[in-house]
Amino acid sequence: MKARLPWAAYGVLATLVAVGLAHLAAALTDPAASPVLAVGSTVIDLTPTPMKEWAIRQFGSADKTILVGSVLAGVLLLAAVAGLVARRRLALGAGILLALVAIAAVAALSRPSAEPLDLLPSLVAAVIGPVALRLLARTHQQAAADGSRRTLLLTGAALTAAAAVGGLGGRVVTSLRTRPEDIALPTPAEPAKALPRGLDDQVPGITRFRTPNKDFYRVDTRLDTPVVSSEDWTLTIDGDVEKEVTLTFDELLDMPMIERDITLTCVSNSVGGPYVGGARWLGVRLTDVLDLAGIDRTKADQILSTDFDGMTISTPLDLATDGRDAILAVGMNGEQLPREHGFPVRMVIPGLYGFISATKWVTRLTLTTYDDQKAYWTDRDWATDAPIKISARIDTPKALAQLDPGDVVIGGVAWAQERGGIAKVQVRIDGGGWEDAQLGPDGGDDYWRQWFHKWPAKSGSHRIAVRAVSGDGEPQTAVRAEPFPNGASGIHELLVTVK
Ligand SMILES: Nc1nc2c(c(=O)[nH]1)N[C@H]1C(S)=C(S)[C@@H](COP(=O)(O)O)O[C@H]1N2
Ligand SMILES: [Mo]
Repeated sequence: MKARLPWAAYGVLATLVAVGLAHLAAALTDPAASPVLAVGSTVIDLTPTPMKEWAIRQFGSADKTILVGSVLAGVLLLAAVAGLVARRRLALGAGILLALVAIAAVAALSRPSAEPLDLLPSLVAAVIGPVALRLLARTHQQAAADGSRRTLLLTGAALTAAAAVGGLGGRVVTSLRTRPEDIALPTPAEPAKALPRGLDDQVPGITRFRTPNKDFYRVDTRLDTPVVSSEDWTLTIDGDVEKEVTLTFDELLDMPMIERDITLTCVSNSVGGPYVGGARWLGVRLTDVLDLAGIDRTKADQILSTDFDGMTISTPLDLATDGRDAILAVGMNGEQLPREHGFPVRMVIPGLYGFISATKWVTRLTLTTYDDQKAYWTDRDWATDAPIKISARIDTPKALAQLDPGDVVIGGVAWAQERGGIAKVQVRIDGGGWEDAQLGPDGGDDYWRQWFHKWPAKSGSHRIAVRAVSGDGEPQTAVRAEPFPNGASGIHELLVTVK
């Protein structure tokens, strides 16, 4: 046993050096081609929807970290096996490492935007891994022969250092490359009204009326932050159009800009969940851009939008063009779009869940039919028609909180985009009657609304529930539904203890 353990470590170390240096090579060429990221993204794409939903429920926004961790753990386990095998059969051990590299290479090359250069990190790993393993095996045998471990330890230390330099160097290079470029944001022809002051200062623990960009939730199928330059960016409108049109970023900025406060919501948000945010978006009306190409409504029923990497989102054409404020956005809360949120251009369409409307890094709008072309999530059996459901969330107190008796302020947010906004929010204690909560200021029908309710809390354990009614007079449904396939529903209810 004792004699074997070092060999497992050699396999792991050889692999860490290979992965570290491959990561650095990827950072210098295309960060998305890094072996761990490429394999991770492929795992995401291949994971069946129910399992993905389970992972999002279990791990929340940590799901990506856990995914990358699991991929790494799996790789290192196989690496240890490769090391153990190398003890007797070096070539076979190296062969296992090469098989791992081959998986990474296939993953990197199977991305829609893959280029031949994306093979470079795998080539680096294919050379470094076996060479490092051979070096460790040789030094081990030498150490066994002459009884001195000095060279072996030095070799191990040098390889560990190389792995660290590769991994950290890759990080530094990637973060330098993903630094935002500065663009001058145009002024809107149609500015939004000043957003009223919300209840942020009045109700401790309530969600802020405007979500700061750095706190805005993120949902991506990819693991890295894309680097798309505004100079290389173009938007093509094609498919069932009178004439195909391609716009540059400057041409887009020259079009009339509108500014709107819109609350974005993810279909994967469970009742009471965090995947919702309110921001001020600046951009061009989607219909203005579509009109440049002239759409053939006798044929097309969907807008298939494609991001710079080939990821697709489909939007019902009739809903996107029914007069709502669908925007090709370049600005978010007075700043250019952050890279994480789609720099340089993304779609924002009020009232539709993000997965059928909010394409980030968008580069193509194809007018087509649901019969002819299927988008990423359509392929995975999610709904194609998914208006955002009316929802209310309790932000404070937190579930299972221990409270002092006396006046407790219950507060949260509610949203009913493209349904006339929020007309009423009601709170229920311990299954009793519904009482009207007080609404915060109105930020427009497509924006969420803060609310609060004073509750004279008495000792014991209590259940707090909330529901909303839309401006169109539609009450939020109490019927429970999971996020798949068209959004969660049900009442948000939580338990607290009053001392
Ligand atoms: N290119 C691209 N656009 C995308 C996604 C994506 O994975 N890739 N995710 C979508 C989903 S599911 C949602 S909810 C919103 C989230 O936008 P945000 O990350 O800016 O909050 O973006 C949408 N646009
Ligand atoms: Mo989403």
